[in-house]
Amino acid sequence: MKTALITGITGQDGAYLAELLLEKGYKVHGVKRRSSLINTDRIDHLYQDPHVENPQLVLHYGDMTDSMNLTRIIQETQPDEIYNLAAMSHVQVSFDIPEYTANADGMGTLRILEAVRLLGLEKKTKIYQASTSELYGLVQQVPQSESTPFYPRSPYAVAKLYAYWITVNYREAYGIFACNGILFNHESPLRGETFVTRKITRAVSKIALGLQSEFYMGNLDAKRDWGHAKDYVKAMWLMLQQEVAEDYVIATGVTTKVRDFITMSFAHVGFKLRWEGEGVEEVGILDSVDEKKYLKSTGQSLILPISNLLNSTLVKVDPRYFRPTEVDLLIGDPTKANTKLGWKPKYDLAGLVEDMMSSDIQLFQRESNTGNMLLKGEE
Ligand code: NDP
Ligand code: GDR
Repeated sequence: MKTALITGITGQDGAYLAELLLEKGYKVHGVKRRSSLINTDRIDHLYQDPHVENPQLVLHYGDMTDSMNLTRIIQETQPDEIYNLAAMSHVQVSFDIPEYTANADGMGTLRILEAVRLLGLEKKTKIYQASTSELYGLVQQVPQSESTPFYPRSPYAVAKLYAYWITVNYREAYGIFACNGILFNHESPLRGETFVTRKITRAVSKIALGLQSEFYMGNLDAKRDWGHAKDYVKAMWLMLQQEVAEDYVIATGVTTKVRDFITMSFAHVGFKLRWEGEGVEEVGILDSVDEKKYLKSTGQSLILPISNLLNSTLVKVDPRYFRPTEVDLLIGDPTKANTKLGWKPKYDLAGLVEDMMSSDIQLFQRESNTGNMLLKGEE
């Protein structure tokens, strides 16, 4: 039985990866942070009572900013594979907490690599580093591949640039099997609620169910190469099963504007939008509703508050969601991963939207039925 250690196991990717590795028969150790509220929602279905003999999943308290803690966990668990997914992963928030971001995302990676070296595990432990398409930043060339130059555009991306290069350096200097997966945006029903896709699918679902009437967005023209997290965690695992450690771009090769993701999400519930105005004045207005599609996606016939929304503004722009420096266009070239890893995604964008929208509609139907509607403001 192989042993894996996942940092960031409570996050979107950590949850899907833990599930995949458990299915493959791994013993999985996960690092979770102490928080005042329980933060294991995404992996609760995988939880095993620590009192059973030799549980397949074990959680350890830890933090990427605490090197002694990380070293001790690695020493205790002696992992065959480490997946370093933990990070302050929100690009816009990294402008507010740049020093912490550098510490957790940049130095945190060094702490893992250095622990493996100090413990003499260079020949045993393989390391996956969660690198990102944000490294490309300011567009130099498209599609972006393993050989495209980097130009990071946020404290997050700069911290991840350090993590990228320190991973390469420890591979070259000490022969550690360490890979960078340069993953383009990947989403899912488990995506954090403040990333753009999930913010959209949540808001659209609430509007469709008559629980909300409008929402605010930032830059509608940004283009992203969006895939499904379930497909992307398979690529992480594949990278560590190779003979030689290398870096790989993981992407779909298709790019889409934020505005079009909104349009597609509304289309799922039969809402047709028309876009009017420009820049911060741009608005998305409800043009018509396809009642059959609405019934199919929500399981209910058109309710009065929805019919009343015709010709009203559902989407507005708020400059507070604009970033000091933006990444305008990401489109990845996954040829190397396709050919060397045999990796091919199962989901396309339509499948992703479908999965996220159906999940959020069910979520809010359940919550409104139990009278447990979230009252907190949407970010
Ligand atoms: P999430 O934000 O969903 O998860 C991040 C995880 O890191 C959470 O488990 C979080 O814990 C944990 N974490 C944050 N800070 C610390 C810390 N100081 N110490 C320990 N744990 C910490 O991210 P994703 O799952 O989407 O992404 C996984 C990784 O991949 C990240 O490194 C991200 O930067 C990178 N990435 C993501 C892409 C994407 O599109 N999703 C694309 C490319 C790279 P908690 O639950 O307590 O907050
Ligand atoms: P990103 O993801 O910054 O690409 O980083 P995010 O979903 O936050 O933004 C994507 C694009 O949408 C634009 N945008 C908005 N974004 C948010 N969050 N909220 C809004 O209201 C909004 N309106 C427009 C953004 O400006 C941006 O252009 C994600 C993270 O998972 C990183 O950790 C990861 O490394 C990269 O993807 C690849």
